Amino acid sequence: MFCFDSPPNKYKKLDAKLEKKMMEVKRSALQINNFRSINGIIMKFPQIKEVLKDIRGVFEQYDEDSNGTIDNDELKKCVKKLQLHLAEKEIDDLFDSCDLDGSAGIQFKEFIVLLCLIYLLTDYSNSPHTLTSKMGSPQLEATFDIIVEAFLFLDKNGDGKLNKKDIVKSLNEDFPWEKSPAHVTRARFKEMDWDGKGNVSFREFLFSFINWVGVDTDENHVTGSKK
Ligand SMILES: [Ca+2]
Ligand SMILES: [Ca+2]
Ligand SMILES: [Ca+2]
Repeated sequence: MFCFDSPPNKYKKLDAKLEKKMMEVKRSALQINNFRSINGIIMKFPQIKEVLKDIRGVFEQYDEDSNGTIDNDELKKCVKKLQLHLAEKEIDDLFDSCDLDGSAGIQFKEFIVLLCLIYLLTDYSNSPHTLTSKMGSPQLEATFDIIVEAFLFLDKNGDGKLNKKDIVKSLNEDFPWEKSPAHVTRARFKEMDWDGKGNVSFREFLFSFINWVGVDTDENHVTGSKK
């Protein structure tokens, strides 16, 4: 029953799609690009945090057995309810790709990653939501757009992924008079580079970004307890 043919880089296809998407956004006139420095991004953290916190309710709604994790079946129901047109295989891929912390299933922070990837990668042209907003929450979409902008700010060479040079360059723009210490840059980058391949995909960036913003972690949250 076990499948041993999965290649070491099972995220390759999804990450390649994301790379393309990032370059597409960068080229498009839609990009506002209001970030001039990393500090500008950090200033947005409180605002982003507020919006992402609200996802908790959605997460709990789909975590039917309230065990703090969305399993594959629960995700399929969630996709159905959101009226997303995804093939079973695509859902499985998303599920695997968003399980970044290695604990089986999708926890809250991974769920945020998942929603953002759905937002970016789904073709909504056949969706009934098109007239209102893609995800039913303009606020959430605006927040995802900000995160994309932050990524594009960091992606200095515009190839849709982050490497060390991109990060060094971005950090040094903030402190041109005092080059940021190499070890700080290295640490920040290593934090993001989950698979250790030297390139950070948008997916990996997103997960780290959520940590930096400081959205409540699953550990602090007592599932189902209302007292
Ligand atoms: Ca569950
Ligand atoms: Ca997980
Ligand atoms: Ca790059």
